[in-house]
Amino acid sequence: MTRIEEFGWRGEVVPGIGRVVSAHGDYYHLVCNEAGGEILARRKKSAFAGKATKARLVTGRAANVEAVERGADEAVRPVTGDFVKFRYNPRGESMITELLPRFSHFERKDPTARRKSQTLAVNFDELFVMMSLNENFSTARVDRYLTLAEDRDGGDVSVVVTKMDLRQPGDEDYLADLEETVAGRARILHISARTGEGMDAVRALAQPRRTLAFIGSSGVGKSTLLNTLAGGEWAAVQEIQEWSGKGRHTTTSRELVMLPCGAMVVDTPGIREIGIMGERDEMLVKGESTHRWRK
Ligand SMILES: Nc1nc2c(ncn2[C@@H]2O[C@H](COP(=O)(O)OP(=O)(O)OP(=O)(O)O)[C@@H](O)[C@H]2O)c(=O)[nH]1
Ligand SMILES: [Mg+2]
Repeated sequence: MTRIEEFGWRGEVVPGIGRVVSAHGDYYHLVCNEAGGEILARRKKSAFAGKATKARLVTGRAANVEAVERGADEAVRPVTGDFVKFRYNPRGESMITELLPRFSHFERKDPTARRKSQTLAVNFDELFVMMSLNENFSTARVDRYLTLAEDRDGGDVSVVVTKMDLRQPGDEDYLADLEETVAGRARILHISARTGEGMDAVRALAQPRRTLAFIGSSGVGKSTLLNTLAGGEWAAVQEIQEWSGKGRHTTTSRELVMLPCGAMVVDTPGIREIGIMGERDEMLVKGESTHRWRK
């Protein structure tokens, strides 16, 4: 099997196919069959410009041009997890020339007036909607996510309740309520990185060549789960005091990580109610701190 297939490519294997493992402005870190298996490639702007212009003409309201451009741009711009075509240049800059069709896609529509939609995950086999068993717990929020997920393309959804070790008397009622809301719409997993509870169920979903995408509020334990699956320190996590939330390292960019078991995880920055924290060009909340480290 070639490297790009190990990274989840299911189409015909031809030269110049890459998968985005991380994005840095117009530069993308790709895994591929060329160049020893990875490459830094630049997005060829002209190859994407036509589509953005078309989207703008369709909508055509001058006041909304910027929002439409941003929305259109994101729809055609590669993000972590995307498969792309690139032109390999062994002597210089390799160029991404095409975004390949996504086999699954999860987005939120219109989180602010500034952009049409926000792409949260692409090309996943399994979307983990994560929430912790503490003050973060909200059945209503999960319900909103599942409603959004109902018009997603492809991929399965699991609702993952984290930090089960923090369970307190009375939590049964919250968990039963969640169960009722989720029944028939998604799978529910209950896990704890502390005790290992539920990890077998997670591992069963982490089969070779499958991609798991983690989404959920900041601090629910996405990076911790990634580290547990990876069997080491991949993503930075810092111990926080549960009661204050202080001293936490928060993930600031999306990254696709290959696990030793052959599955992949896309760890994402925590989602705020109205935006994603951290990622520079993903900042949606006016005036929100851009600091990577919270003190
Ligand atoms: N008690 C308990 N704490 C956990 C568990 N999993 C993670 N934590 C703690 O929760 C805090 C936040 O974990 P992270 O993994 O950084 O959370 P995250 O979802 O990646 O957060 P962002 O990157 O900000 O989106 C850390 O202090 C972890 O040690 C768990 O199962 N039980
Ligand atoms: Mg994180």
